[in-house]
Amino acid sequence: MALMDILVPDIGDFDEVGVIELLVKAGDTVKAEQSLITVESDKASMEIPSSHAGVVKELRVQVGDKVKQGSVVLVLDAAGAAAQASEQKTAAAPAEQAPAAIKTEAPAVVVAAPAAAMPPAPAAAAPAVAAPAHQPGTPTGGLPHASPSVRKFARELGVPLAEVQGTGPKGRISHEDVQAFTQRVMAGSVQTKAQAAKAPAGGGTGVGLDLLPWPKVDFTKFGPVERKDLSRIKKISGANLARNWVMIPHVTNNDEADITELEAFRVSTNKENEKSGVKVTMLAFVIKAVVAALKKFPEFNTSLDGDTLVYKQYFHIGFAADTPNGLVVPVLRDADQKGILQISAEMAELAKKARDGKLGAADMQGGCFSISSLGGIGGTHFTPIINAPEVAILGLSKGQMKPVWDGKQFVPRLTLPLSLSYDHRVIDGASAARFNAYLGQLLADYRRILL
Ligand code: CAO
Repeated sequence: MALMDILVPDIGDFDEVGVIELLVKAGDTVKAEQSLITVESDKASMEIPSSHAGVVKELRVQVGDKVKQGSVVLVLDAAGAAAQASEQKTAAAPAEQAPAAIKTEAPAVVVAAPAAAMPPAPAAAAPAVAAPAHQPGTPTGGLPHASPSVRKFARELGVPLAEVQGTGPKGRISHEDVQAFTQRVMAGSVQTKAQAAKAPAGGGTGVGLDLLPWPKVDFTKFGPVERKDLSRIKKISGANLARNWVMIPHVTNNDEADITELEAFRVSTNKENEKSGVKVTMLAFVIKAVVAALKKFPEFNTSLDGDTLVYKQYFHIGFAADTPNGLVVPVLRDADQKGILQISAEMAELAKKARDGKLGAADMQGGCFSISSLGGIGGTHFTPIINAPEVAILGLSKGQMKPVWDGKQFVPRLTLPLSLSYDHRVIDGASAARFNAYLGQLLADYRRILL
């Protein structure tokens, strides 16, 4: 019999963390690397694994205790399980213990969502694929609050955690909550969103999309074809686009801004700043004007969290950038605190990073409002798809010279098409028309931003 203390290993930046779950009890046989307890800080929950195989003799912690690196989790009889046992050869020195598997509550990467044909930003890191920032069923507010083992349990049962009501502290979802949800689904007293979406429109609840299956066609019957897999970015963005399109009631308000004077100012600014290497495009002016419009119409800078609207007091603006592998949406942070030249320089830097596939997770997180500019390419108007959990997105098309009636005659004016898609659950049509008209006024006379 070789009794040993199993200790909390290095848990990174966390000083003290609370025990929220005991995953074993006295008498249990555990394998090396098996999770023993779940601990939680403000930002993350993590499971503490066993460094050795053996039989649990005594648990030294309880739910609610605070632990830190070196705290004794339990006493293990390592010899007691020798037969099943460990392929581990190491001793139980804390320094040699396996590190805790840290699983942050928020996914590593926020897939900055998609717009009409404007997909979300994927990241180089693999978790981006598996973990979109906002799962269907959690239109806002991030991932549900649950420990890794509860998540695993829910995954095994196919339970959508986002739809489970947590009864623990701060709404944390427990094993019992998942079980209770499963029982209610089995009893038919509750329906998951996926079930609701599949339910025939004509029957029972009357909800559900009742969609036909996707057409399966042998195209080779009609002519030669070539098959190519979608890029990783397109696979991610496709799922996000589809969700946003079906879950958000979109309306697009189209307007036009007279940018004749602003364009002249832009051209002269670029001449003056030729040597600086920073080129100012119309998009930088639009970003700044959008910030002013967001300040005037704060409901455009919100996200829905159930029946609550979360008003953001920061101004991070996402912009769609075209890359060889598809569209990504880097986020320009604190646009309210930056001038046009700085915005232009940062935008160019982010766009370059996007094209080189070097955008990190942080470059794509936290957007309040997105802009999708096709102005350099062409088009008159289009319908951008809202980048959930944002509630509006602005599409810019190509500025064109147009004859405009000034009350006496037609005069040539450079006009910029503005297509504002908004979530009609949050924003009324009249507000959207006002927002777009105000934006047009700012662009027509940029001095108004100072007012
Ligand atoms: N009208 C007319 N011309 C415009 C314009 C507009 N609205 N917006 C930009 N232009 C011009 C620019 O002035 C520039 O002209 P010059 O080369 O003569 O100086 C040219 O178009 C190219 O601009 P740009 O693309 O380099 O710069 P930008 O700031 O306008 O855009 C970026 C930056 C990163 C948004 C852009 O490069 C890009 O990737 N756009 C594509 C976005 C996209 O595909 N969106 C689709 C989303 S919907 O699914």
